[in-house]
Amino acid sequence: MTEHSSTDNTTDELSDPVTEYEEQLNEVLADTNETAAGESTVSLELPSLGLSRRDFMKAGAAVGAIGSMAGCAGVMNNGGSSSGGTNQTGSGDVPDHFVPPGEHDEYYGFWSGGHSGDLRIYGLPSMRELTRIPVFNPEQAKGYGFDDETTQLLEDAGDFKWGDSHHPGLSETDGKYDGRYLYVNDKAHGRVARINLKYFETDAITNIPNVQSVHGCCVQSPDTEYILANSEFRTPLPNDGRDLDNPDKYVSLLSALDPESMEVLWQVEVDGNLDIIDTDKDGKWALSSAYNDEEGVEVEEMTKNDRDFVKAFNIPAIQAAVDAGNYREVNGIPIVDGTKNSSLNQGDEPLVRYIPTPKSPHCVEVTPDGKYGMVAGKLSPTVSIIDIEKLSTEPDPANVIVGQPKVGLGPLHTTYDGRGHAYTSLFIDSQVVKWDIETAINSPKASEEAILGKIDVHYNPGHIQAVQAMSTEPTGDWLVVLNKLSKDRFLPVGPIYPDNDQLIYIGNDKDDETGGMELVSDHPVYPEPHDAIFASKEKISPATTWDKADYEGEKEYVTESNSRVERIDDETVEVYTSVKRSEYGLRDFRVKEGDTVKLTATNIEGSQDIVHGLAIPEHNVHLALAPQDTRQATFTADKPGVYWIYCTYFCSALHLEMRSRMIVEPRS
Ligand code: K7E
Ligand code: CUA
Repeated sequence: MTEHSSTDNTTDELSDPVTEYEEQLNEVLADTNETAAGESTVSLELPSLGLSRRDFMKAGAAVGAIGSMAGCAGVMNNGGSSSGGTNQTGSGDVPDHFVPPGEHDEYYGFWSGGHSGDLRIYGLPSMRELTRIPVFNPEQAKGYGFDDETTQLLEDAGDFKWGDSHHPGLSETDGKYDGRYLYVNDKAHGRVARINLKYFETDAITNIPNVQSVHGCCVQSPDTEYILANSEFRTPLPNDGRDLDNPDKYVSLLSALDPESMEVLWQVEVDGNLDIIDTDKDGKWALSSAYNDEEGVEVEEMTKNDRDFVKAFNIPAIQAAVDAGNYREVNGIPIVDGTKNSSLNQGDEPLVRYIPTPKSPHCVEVTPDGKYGMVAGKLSPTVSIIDIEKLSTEPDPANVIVGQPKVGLGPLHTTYDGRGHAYTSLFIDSQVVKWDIETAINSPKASEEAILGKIDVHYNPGHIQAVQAMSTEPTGDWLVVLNKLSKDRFLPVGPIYPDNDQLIYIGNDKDDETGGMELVSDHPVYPEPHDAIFASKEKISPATTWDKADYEGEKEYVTESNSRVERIDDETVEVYTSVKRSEYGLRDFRVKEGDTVKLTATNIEGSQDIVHGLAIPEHNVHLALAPQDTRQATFTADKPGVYWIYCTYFCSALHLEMRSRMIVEPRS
């Protein structure tokens, strides 16, 4: 079926999507201004930009503001479209997403936490939050940033107190999730972290030299040879005070990390900037979207041109250039020149190909079969389809784009069901559009022929992910859309609202207005997840207790009988204690005022879920000890007195009595 977008029904293949889009945005803005008059929450702040409304639209910077206003005023959705509001209660053949007490979910979901810096683990389809993994954020419940090891981890990674996690990627073997690691970027500080899925905890963070902000981040398919990270913000190279007022000397870099050592192997300099990244399934091409080929530093400059360029990185060719020594070194990192005029870019195997797209696109996501990369237009109502095979064979970069369906307003992200359909989030329309990939390729550019249906979401969706869609094994039953705004969907909780993640069933292909998509449930989420990735429960097998062989030689496993105090010198004491229900191996220990105390504690329990805490008031010590785990904390005992050590995890009937004393004697 053909479904028209909400504000424009033209399908003229010769029309310029960008110009058309500006007109649509203008209409929307005019409407919204009228409808929203008097709404104190709506502000475009045009005066501060010094632009007329028309200029503002031309500058293309209005997406966020318009999107927000649209939801407030309710003017955006379904102007004349048939897709509004119905078909949201299920039609009987949607499997129950309710998971009864005692039963398990089908899928693990890994959510990036955005500027909370963490990772959240949900079960699908219940959408119950199972746990959180602190990553870039010191976090007390799990003692992350409160024991020596994780404090050191955070310090070595720059000692920042927060991070902005955006794009989680699961490690792959042969294109399939192998359940070993998850990698995620920190947009705020140009870092990439690794989460060890045996213990569901962060085990490495790399602070990437020469870059300020990493936005796009992905695992290279099919065998996790590299972790690829895009620096979004162009900066002087190195950013040490030089070239402050020479923006044309600022650069954007692709960084490649070794997935095991987490070391930065090399970087590639490009023209323009780099945003989101995904790879093909053969280990050759990595595609990066970009929105600032103007290399501007202000919004008007960044959005001046009608075109930006997706950068397609030929990874084996880049590695060969590095191996051949064709690089310069900055801060110890080999940097290969991938700019347009670079001599390395002229031959038969250019390092970087520049593919023109409508201006300021958002994301790029590769289909599970590895054939196409979809570049969502953001400021263009289209998705550009890149034929990945043609990247190797087609000399004219423009011919690499084999389709450009018009999907709706504000397309940001695309996902797949493995049955030939794509699902794109429409930020401004507050909808998800389902479309047919082959039909889009076989129909004229800017046509709506490929659209199979649209469904309203609430509100202003960003990422959208279907189960296992980032691997070669999409299962095509559930889809989650991560909406930026929730507005009226939940009980009000003050002016900072939760986001709203919505679960949509996509297992039915139907010839109806939604193409068979059914909205199943709403879930409030703490700000602000950006992306998620889902793996079948069979693919992930975490440990239930620690394997002490994993820290043998680094930390002592402290038993009850070797719990002890060792004075190292006049100012240093080592304290070793076992921990079990309902006692610490040391009922008390004595140190002297001003001593540096190095405490080592082992939870000697062998049973699953018997976690103990070790908290020392007034000393910033909190250890969370899983069964068989050992943690250490080093601190100064600087005030004489008695300090009650207690357990924070409610572990037994004698949990409250599970205590010890640190006695700090005055130094006379
Ligand atoms: Cu679209 Cu950081 Cu993935 Cu957010 S980015 S939405
Ligand atoms: Cu141990 Cu509570």
